[in-house]
Amino acid sequence: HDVDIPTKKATFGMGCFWSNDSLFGATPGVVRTRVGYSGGTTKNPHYRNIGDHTEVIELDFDPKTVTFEELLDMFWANHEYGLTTKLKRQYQSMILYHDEEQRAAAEASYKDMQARVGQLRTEIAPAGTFYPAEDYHQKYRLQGHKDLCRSLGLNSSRLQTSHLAARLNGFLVGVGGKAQFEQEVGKLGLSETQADYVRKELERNEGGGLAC
Ligand code: MHO
Repeated sequence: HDVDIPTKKATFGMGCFWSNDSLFGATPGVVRTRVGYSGGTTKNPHYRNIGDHTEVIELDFDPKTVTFEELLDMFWANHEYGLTTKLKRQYQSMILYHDEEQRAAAEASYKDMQARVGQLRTEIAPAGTFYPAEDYHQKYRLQGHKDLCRSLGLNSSRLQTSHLAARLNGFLVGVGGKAQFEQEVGKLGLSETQADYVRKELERNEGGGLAC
């Protein structure tokens, strides 16, 4: 089950990318997600050799359902290691914009945020090359549920492209909550057993499943 509608891209650095992947994965309007390295200049970064790059999340979103401004609100509200502390470049707070509109919105929201919390460390820059992270980092929380992945055919080739994988990677750790899950479950194409499994995990983790 995949979703084929026109989307736009957004790219954010918010700390450890595992939790950002889950957070955005179950956000209404976010169609697909992938994690990777960007924002630097060194060629072909890897997790163990990241160079001057940063852990980022790349989203394909449907602008009719969620606006870039709403995604920015989530960006500011959900930094794994905070907005004002100096961090190593791997966890740099970063907005990588894809067009002029995104640049203007990012800069406006930066000013608002700065007026509220003081000196920010966030970097705003044009999106350059995005290097997808190793398969084992994609949908990291979902991949902890091997049998579920296997039974749904969510193998590594689908982890960066599947809408279902993005959704489950969020729901399994409680993102979206029970109400949103029940609203969407009919469209996800899960069996009753699979749906019950996700429901139980969601209930177990609601409110606390996001930490890296
Ligand atoms: N605390 C985690 C962060 C991983 S994240 C993908 C670890 O050290 O494994 O940077």
